[in-house]
Parts: sequence; structure tokens; C-alpha cells
Amino acid sequence: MKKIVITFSLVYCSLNTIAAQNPVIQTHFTPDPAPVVYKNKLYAYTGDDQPGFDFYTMTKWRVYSTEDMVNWTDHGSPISLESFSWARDRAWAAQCIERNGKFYWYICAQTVDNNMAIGVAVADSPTGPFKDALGKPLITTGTWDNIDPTVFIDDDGQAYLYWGNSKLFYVKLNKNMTTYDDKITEVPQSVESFGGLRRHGKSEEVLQKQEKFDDVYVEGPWLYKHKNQYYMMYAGMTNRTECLSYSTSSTPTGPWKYQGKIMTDQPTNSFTNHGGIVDYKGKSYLFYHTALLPNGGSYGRSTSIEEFKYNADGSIPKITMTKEGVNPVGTLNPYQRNEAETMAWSEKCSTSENKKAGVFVSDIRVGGYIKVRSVDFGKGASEFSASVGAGIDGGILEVRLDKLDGNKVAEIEVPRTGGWEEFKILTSKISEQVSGIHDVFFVFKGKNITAGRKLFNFDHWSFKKN
Ligand code: FUB
Repeated sequence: MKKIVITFSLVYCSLNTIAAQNPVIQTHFTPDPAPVVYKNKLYAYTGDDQPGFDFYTMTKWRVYSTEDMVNWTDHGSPISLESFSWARDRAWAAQCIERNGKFYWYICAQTVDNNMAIGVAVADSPTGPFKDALGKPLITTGTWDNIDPTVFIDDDGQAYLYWGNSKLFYVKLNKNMTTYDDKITEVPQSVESFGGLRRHGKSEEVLQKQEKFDDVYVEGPWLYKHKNQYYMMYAGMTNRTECLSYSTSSTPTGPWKYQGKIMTDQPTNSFTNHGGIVDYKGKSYLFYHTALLPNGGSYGRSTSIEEFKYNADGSIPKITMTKEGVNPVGTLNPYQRNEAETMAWSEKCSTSENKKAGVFVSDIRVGGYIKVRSVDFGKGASEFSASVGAGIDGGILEVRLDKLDGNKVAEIEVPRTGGWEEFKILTSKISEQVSGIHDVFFVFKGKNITAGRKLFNFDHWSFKKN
């Protein structure tokens, strides 16, 4: 009887997660997502939470990309605190934007004088290599307020950088994106512009007792334009945790008109919520974070995505958090080299990077798997190849279709390859006809190993056409 109960709970757990798409990355914690579209791909720039700490003590930032909204490729961590000689701690929220073929990644971090400052790294590609553009902060005013940069380039070419915690500031950036001439402007806040009761007519004593904040600008601004209207989404406040709210304006510098909350009243397990909005392949998406990944928490937050449609008057509807996330807007071609770190869902594995292989799937354990969605095999495949590395043998890579225990179409027993990061391409014939569109599961098993140590590393894969 006891055995039956344990088996049931494992099956339930797998079915549960296999239907899920949120949070979209499971191999790392990915707070403060900032989406941007460049050349048919959608990139998400995120932070890198380190759970187990009791504050936001992150040290690096990460990049992911997708072409179909469900399979995300991990591009590793192109910048960290080490990239900025002036940064001491707290690699906090950031946003990257392209201008004239260069990519400007605005970050914030703590300086040696314990304040927060905004810096900018520049690269020739969305995934780097990036380097500190200035060798010093772009915005440093000796306060805690300088966090959460959001950047936007208007149709007339003028770029705006907004940021701020509790206060909201902006500067107009010069065309080089790394300097500004005007002084920093603080945006006036009122009930009409950003909602809120906190600062408006209430004493601190009353506020301390107040159970619910109506709303108020807290942090995480996100500036963009939709159909001639400018939107400022931000982390507002409700029930003493953050929600997502927004204001609009007919100009990029206001005056702003408070429009209400977008996402609220659902438990995210995280005090913060920080989002971005983007249009991609004809659909609109809200990126936000929760702490709903196993072992998550206020310092272990992960990117989630919901699709939404603007109302006819341009307003944003209330958006509900879901476990299922968004639907695919494309298929994946199995007959090209696919990175193993391109995945829709995974368990019991992580990713690492080195100079030679780039990013690869690491820390593979028995019972783990990678799910890749909407793989279009067309008329049929004959062979499967995988680039794998192992310091010792005992690992098995199975290829199954549509579910974790679906039809097994290929299997590779991974031998010692001369080192965990010495990758070798191994091949298996396809055991049955595979055609049309399928979800592919790479399932990790052990030969005489039922748990414990890592099995092998996995760099890339492809199928051969019939
Ligand atoms: O991730 C660290 C900080 O938490 C961000 O800068 C804020 O927006 C909040 O999400």
C-alpha cells in the first residue's frame, strides 16, 4: 500500500509539470525579465537569482532567445559584476536595446560607496561579447534610487532612459546611447499619474496601520509605445506585495495618467514583480516573474509569460497568471544543429558554459529530461545524433515522442569521451517511422545507476532526414 502511494505521487508530479510552460526557464532563476525583438528572434535579458541568500545578492545577468515562444535557448551569462570595475554587489534589473547594429545593455549595481548606480555595456551582437561602454556609471547620484533602468527609442530617434525606486527619473540619451546632456528630471507623482494612497495625504502612522495599499509607483518601470500612446508599466503595490500597474501618456515624458493594475491578487510567492511588454509575431506578451519554480522564493524568482490582447481603446486588460503559459508560434527544425540548451521544459539538469563549447546542458541526473516542443519532422527521420561528453560511463540518452514515457525512437549509451567537457558526436538509427509535428523528450537514464552522480553533459543534437 505504501509503495502505491509513492508511485502515484511521482506520476502526478510529472504529469503536472509536463503540462506547464511557466516559468519558462527551469535551469536557473531568471528575475526581472526584459524582452526585446531583433531580427525575427525574441530575446529575454534577465537577472540570476541565487536562492539561499537572504537578499538580492546576484552577481550576473543572463540572456535567452526564442523563435517560437516555447523553446528557449540559453545564451549564458555574457556580463557579470566583474564586467564593471566600479560595481561591488547586487546585479539588479536591466534592459538591453539595439541601435544601429549595436546592443546597449543598461544595468544597475551597487557601488563601493553602498549606493546604486546605472551602467551600460555594449556589444555587436545581442548575446555579446559585451564590455562596459564607459568604464564608470552612466547615472550615479549617490542614492539608493538609481535602480531598474528602462530604455526606449522613439520614432524620431530620441532615446529615453527612465529608472527609479519609489521616485521615477528620466534623461534623454544622446544618439551614442551612452551620454546625456540635460539634467536628470524627476517625474512628479500624484494619485492621477501613478495611483496610490501612500504618499498622498496620509501620515506615516496611518500608513503603518493601513492593511492595503491601493497602488503606488514602487520600481521596475517599463516604457514603450503602442499605437501612438506611451505606456509606463511598473511594479505597484497591493496587499503589501508588488503588483504590475500602468500609466499612459501622449508623450514619452508625460504627463502620465494612471490606468490601473494589470496583474494582481494571485500568489507569486515573491514580494517583487518586475515585467516587460513586447509584441512578437503579431501577438502581445507580458513578461513578469514569480517564485513558483521549486525552491523559489523572494530571492529565487523566475520569468513567466502570458499572451494578452489590448482592448479597443488601447487599455491593457487584467492579466491572469497561468501555469500553462503561451502557445507556440512556430515549429522547430530537427534537421539543423539544435543546441541542447534550447528547451521548453526540463528537470534534473542545468546549464554551464565554457570557451570551447559555449553553453551546454550539464548536471544531468537519473530521472531528468528535456522537453522540446513542436518539432516538425516533415516526411520522416532516419538517424539521431547527439554531442555528449562524460568523464565516466553509465549514462543513457533516450529520445521519446510526445510524452516522458512515449515511444522511444532512439537511444544512445554515453561512453567515457575523455572528459566531461570533451564532446563527441554519437549516432543512433531511428527505430520507427517519425513524421509530422511532435514534442521530443530527451530522457536521462543510468546504466546500473539509479540516482546520485551526474551522468553526462549534452551540447547539441540533430536528426537526419529519411
Ligand atoms: O532583482 C532585484 C530587484 O528586485 C530589482 O531591481 C527590482 O525591480 C526587484 O525586482
